[in-house]
Amino acid sequence: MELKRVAAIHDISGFGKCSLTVALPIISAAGIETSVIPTAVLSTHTGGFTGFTYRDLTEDIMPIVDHWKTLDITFDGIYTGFLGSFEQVHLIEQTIDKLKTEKTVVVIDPVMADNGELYAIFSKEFPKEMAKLCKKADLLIPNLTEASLLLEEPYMADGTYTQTDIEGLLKRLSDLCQGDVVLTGISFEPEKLGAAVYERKTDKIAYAFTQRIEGYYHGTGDVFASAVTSGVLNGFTLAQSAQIAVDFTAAAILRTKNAGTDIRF
Ligand code: PXL
Repeated sequence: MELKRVAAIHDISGFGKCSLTVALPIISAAGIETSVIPTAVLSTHTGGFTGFTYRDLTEDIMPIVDHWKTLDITFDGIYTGFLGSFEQVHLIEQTIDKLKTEKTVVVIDPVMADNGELYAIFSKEFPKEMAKLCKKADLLIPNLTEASLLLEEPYMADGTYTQTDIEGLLKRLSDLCQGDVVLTGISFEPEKLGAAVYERKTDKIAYAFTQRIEGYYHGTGDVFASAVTSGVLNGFTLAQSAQIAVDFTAAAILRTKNAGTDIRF
């Protein structure tokens, strides 16, 4: 059986679980060969830590891509997440153009915001650039905050939106990328949390929910998107992949909570 191969393009944060320290083990454990382009090396992720180191690897991105091009390798998936600058966003647009073939599924998680707030390290102009990159996605995986920034619409917090609102958002996001969408952080009743799914070619909407676990756990977006990517490349439908990812992410959060681990870790 042919093995699937993904190029995962994220930073590597040495301590804490997010970006490449999540994508590499999860996608690999799903039986998919995972190649990485590290966009930066940090001592920790930026969520809740101060004094972290940040080694920018922007200059290495294109030489890595160009070397790969000489190897005659192709990718079933390209999966991008946290990108630290406008320049990196532009370089990843070019990377997708260079590495994508007919079979490649481009998965973009426009990591930049949560809970109604743009992450402090990004300028107000960043979402516009990210929206340009998102046009290249076959599968877009934003949270609600990122969705509102990409569409330049007001953020809707939990309890302020209806199913109709969410389905409108899904379709406008799909129009932006001309692809499929999995929108995270969806809740229509307080004790349930999950994702809304839109498959463009069938015009079908689906939902995947689990029991809400209280607390904000860093890196869960990357755990979720890595699991969705794994599901889709292993031949599950988008709705099945979203449910697998919701259940897997909730199980990981529960394990962390039960262990009493610091939520930043
Ligand atoms: O989980 C997204 C992420 C990835 N990489 C870095 C981050 C964050 C979120 O804060 O700080 C460096």
